[in-house]
Amino acid sequence: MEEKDNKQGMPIKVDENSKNQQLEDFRENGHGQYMTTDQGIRINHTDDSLKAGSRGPTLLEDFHFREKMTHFDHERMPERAVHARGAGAHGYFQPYESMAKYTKAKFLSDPSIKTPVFVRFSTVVGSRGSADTVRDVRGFATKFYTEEGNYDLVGNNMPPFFIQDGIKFPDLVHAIKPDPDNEMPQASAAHDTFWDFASLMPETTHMLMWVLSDRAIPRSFRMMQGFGVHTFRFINEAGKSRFVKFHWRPMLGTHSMVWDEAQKMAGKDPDWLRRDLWEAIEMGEYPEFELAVQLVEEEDEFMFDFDLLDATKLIPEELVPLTPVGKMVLNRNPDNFFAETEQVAFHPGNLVPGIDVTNDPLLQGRLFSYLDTQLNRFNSTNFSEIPVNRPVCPVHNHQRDGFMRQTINKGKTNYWPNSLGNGCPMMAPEHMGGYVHHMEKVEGHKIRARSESFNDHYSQATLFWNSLTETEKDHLVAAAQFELGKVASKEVRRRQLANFHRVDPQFAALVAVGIGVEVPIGADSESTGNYEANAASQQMKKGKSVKESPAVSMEKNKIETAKSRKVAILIEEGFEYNEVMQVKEALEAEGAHVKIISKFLGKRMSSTGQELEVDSSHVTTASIMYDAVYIPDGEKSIRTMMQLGDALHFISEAFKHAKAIATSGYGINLLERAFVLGINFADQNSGNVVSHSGIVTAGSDADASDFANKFIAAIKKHRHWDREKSMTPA
Ligand code: HDD
Repeated sequence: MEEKDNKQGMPIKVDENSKNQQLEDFRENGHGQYMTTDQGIRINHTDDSLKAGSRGPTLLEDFHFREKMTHFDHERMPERAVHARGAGAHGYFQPYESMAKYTKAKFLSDPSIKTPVFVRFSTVVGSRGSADTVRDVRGFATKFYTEEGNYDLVGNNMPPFFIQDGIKFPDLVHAIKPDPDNEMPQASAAHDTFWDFASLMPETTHMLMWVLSDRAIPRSFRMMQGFGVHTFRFINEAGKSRFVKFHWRPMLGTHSMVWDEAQKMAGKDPDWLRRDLWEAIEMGEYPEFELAVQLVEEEDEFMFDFDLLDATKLIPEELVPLTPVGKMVLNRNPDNFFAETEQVAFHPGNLVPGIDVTNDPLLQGRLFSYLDTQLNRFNSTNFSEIPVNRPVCPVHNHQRDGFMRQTINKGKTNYWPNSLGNGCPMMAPEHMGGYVHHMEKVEGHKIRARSESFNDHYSQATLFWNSLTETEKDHLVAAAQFELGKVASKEVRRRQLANFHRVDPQFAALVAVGIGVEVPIGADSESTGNYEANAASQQMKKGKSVKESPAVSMEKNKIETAKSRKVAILIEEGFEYNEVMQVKEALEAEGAHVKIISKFLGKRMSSTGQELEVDSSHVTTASIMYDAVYIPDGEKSIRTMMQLGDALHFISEAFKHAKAIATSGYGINLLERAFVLGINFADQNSGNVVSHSGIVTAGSDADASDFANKFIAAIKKHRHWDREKSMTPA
């Protein structure tokens, strides 16, 4: 392709379409074409190998057979060591206004620039074929194809991390991955080795609280936050540095599933999250995320009671509020999963001028690991030439050759300095965009130790616990009981309880009830590791802190919308057509999607003779795939469902998962049959609409729009957790 160049030092123009245009040169489409070998020779028969007689052996000279088979035999590359399962999307990022005051990064300095991006969302622990909805951290990695080169923000959907130093990463991953002897369990932390490690490493405690919370089972990749985790640096044109933490905030709000639902989904639709992302983009409902930053002046480095370099800590938003930066829109699905989503290679060290790293020892470890791991995955240093990884700006250097080299470098000079090549490619001074590392003063002894300022492993875990609603706490306790309930070793269970006790004694006591061991006596004492005391750690002991951070609670920050929510409409022969149409229209006007569910596929006839096409039969779907359920009136239809185990299960399961359910008239009988208990219903023959705990019922004379509006209001709440309390046996 013809490369845009900036030979005269002119900045190249990057716009929203730059990456797509670049990829176009690599796209292939066989439509209307003859099939060929890799060498371009047309093939006239690909169903039989070349043989010595039709019953004889295959001949070595069959170049087509050998090429086809060899290519197939080599189709796989090693999956990622972590984050093996993911889903990607293209889009763009646009700043709201110039951030030039804080950073000289060009893509953040001009609100008219739309920078192309590729995002890959992922689970961490499972292998490539594992389920999407397992309890796990989600990766949220963004590659910005800027005019100054690729910038990668390789984050997660939780703000802290498990460990403080990159050197512990192999241990962490070994412990959480399936056991080495029998390769079980898949994509789950709920086994002895992980909790053995975690309980011996108190620095994991804060992150564990997040992983045990509903954050670890997101409803959608479109409904989760993203965090850069580490403290990075912004550097402006004048060379002034500030500390920065990155946040992504989903425009649809942050929402999760319930554990029972997530587990069932792993069987019913292991592709739930990637399907959701794919379908939303195909429908034109582009996922949107706001980028925001927390900025800390250099002189305030030690103003908190934790160390900014400690990746197991977050900066409470109550201490440093978020500054919105811009919006990312994901508007295009990849053409080819392998070529794009599998081959995309991220690296926290892919930085552009204006953004720099800090001495966070976890980040420092990552700066080594990501490039190294790509060499294992790609078996070549030339992975950056792969279409999805190529920058949209020119690349010129003296790196040469290696497996699968694509670039044809012209000329004789592949070294620096040179005079024969006119000293080209040239060095770029800083004012011409040359990357200059922030000149931080560093001195110290060569020492294998951690700073004492990394010593407090519990305060922020307690902060997280204190900031949750009662429901969120209930879910967290249940998750801890599940995870530790799967641990065979009582000693490990006990040791973890001791860590939880240091977070909050009541929390530990609640978990203990479910796991058959008691909180060990003396759990208050805490050992400190091999820490190095320094002036910074002394200062931090007097630093600012908060006891509660409402910002970390999903429930306290819920965005109430029915947009893109999926509503199941259960019908059989004899349903009320007009009512369905009115409710459907009202739901769609709010941006919700409705699907008609019935025993079998085909058409169902209403009580007034109109037909509706069924979208899914009960055997192919389940209530866990919808955010709400609506059962229209129609005596015949309802009577059929009262005999239909699948329909009854659909409703009672949605009830159990605290979802909005609506019905009218005769349908109220069905709710009772489906064990929707402890709820006030409307009088069947009245004109009333009653909304109680997310169950919306209407008498047969009720106003359909009143009914629809109350149902929509119930859907907007996402879940009705008060129901969980009323369903819990005393
Ligand atoms: Fe990592 C992949 C995020 C710590 C080593 N990591 C990977 C991906 C994400 C993260 C989102 C998937 C990228 C993709 O979609 O291709 N990792 C994080 C975050 C961390 C973190 C937010 C803590 C703040 N990671 C971390 C450490 C190390 C690694 C401490 C090693 C020292 N991570 C890797 C890796 C992976 C990776 C082994 C596997 C595949 C890859 O890099 O490209 O190098």
